[in-house]
Amino acid sequence: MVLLKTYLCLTAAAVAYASSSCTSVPTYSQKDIDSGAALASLNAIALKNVQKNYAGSCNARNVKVRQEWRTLSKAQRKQFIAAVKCTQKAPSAVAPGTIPGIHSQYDDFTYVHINQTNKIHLTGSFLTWHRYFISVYEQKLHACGYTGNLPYWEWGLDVNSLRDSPVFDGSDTSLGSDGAYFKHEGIHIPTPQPGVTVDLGPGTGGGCVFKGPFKDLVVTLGPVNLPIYGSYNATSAANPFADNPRCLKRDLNVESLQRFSTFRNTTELILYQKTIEWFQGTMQGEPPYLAPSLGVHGGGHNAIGGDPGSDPSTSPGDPSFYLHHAQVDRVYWIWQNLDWTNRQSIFGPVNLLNYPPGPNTTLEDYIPMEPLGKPVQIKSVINTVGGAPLCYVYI
Ligand SMILES: *[C@@H]1O[C@H](CO)[C@@H](O)[C@H](O)[C@H]1NC(C)=O
Ligand SMILES: *[C@@H]1O[C@H](CO)[C@@H](O)[C@H](O)[C@H]1NC(C)=O
Ligand SMILES: *[C@@H]1O[C@H](CO)[C@@H](O)[C@H](O)[C@H]1NC(C)=O
Ligand SMILES: *[C@@H]1O[C@H](CO)[C@@H](O)[C@H](O)[C@H]1NC(C)=O
Ligand SMILES: [Cu+2]
Repeated sequence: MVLLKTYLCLTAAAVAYASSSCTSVPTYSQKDIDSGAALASLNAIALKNVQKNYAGSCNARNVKVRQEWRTLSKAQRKQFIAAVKCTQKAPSAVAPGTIPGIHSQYDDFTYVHINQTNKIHLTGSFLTWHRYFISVYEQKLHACGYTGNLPYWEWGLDVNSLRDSPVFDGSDTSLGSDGAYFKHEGIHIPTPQPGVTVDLGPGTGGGCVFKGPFKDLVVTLGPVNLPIYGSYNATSAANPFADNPRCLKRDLNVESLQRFSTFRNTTELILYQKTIEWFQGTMQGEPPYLAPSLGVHGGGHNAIGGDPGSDPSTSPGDPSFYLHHAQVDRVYWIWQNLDWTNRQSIFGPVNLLNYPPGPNTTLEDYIPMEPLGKPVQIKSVINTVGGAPLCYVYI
């Protein structure tokens, strides 16, 4: 890794308050940006900077460390998978019989995500809502005996092959394989710009996950907004909360990673975006922040593809969702901790793309998480080492 002599401050505000909050990051070469060396370096800088933010009950001795899937030992990966399966057997907290598509605690998460879809995507709460959501999931895994922490999926490592990725290779230490291949066309993904789609070629699967853990997982909630191969339309169940049993399908798609979620895409997002408005807009491929695109967030979702992976509402029904969103949260965490003083605010409407028109999200607003967890104010999940409810970092 090349650390040049030149150091620069990330934001104009940081320059103005240089003595207190100027964050120095090295100038990286294009080679370091493309290889992932720069992203690893930025993670290390964030980890060093975050030490000063410990608060409440969180400290250097009890902080939880989240790491990349393939850096877990095989035994840890198996323990994680067993805990996910445990949540899929644990009872739902939703009143029995009210939502027929719910069969387990795991389904409660998918249900909560579907129910709130229009208030948590392309809103001011997008990053903090998903941060809290996956941390509640991590708590349930701990309750199921998992002794590690929520792992993340580093997209940049898999741009050349998803079928060989330790996350998706179908081994008993993966989250299961690709879907079975059948000949199909690609999908057209709607963007926030009316009438504009991002067009992706077909992936390498399309059918049911055929090997490894979750091969026999039965998905019951949704679909809500599932792209149809070869069509500009999406499909939706007559009642997405009814019991709609079907196999878990994937359509692993490296094109989606190569275009939207490379090391370069992730690293440049962190280095170049200076405000939460532009950071989250670019991450979600939202015009005008990024020309119609998927952003690193959509790039990862559609690299998994299939049902429910490519359905923006039902996607937590695929267990790989949580590793993908841990990476989204890690990228946000790195970005925040490169200039902490200036990166604790939020920006955006309470409703998706402000439709219907409503107020803007504030730090005082609550993130509802019933029946899985108690609601928390957004301001209490801005700092991942702020103590209850959060106490974790990424390496
Ligand atoms: C669905 O979400 C809304 C808030 O968006 C909440 O008021 C409602 O209680 C939720 N429904 C259930 C059954 O949890
Ligand atoms: C998509 O929807 C339009 C309008 O509802 C309809 O005319 C068209 O036949 C649909 N196309 C496909 C491939 O389902
Ligand atoms: C993402 O990065 C790749 C190179 O790694 C580049 O070709 C592509 O244009 C980038 N995409 C965006 C949306 O910036
Ligand atoms: C929400 O924030 C935007 C951008 O700052 C602003 O233009 C808009 O007036 C705000 N909306 C409300 C309802 O306050
Ligand atoms: Cu989501």
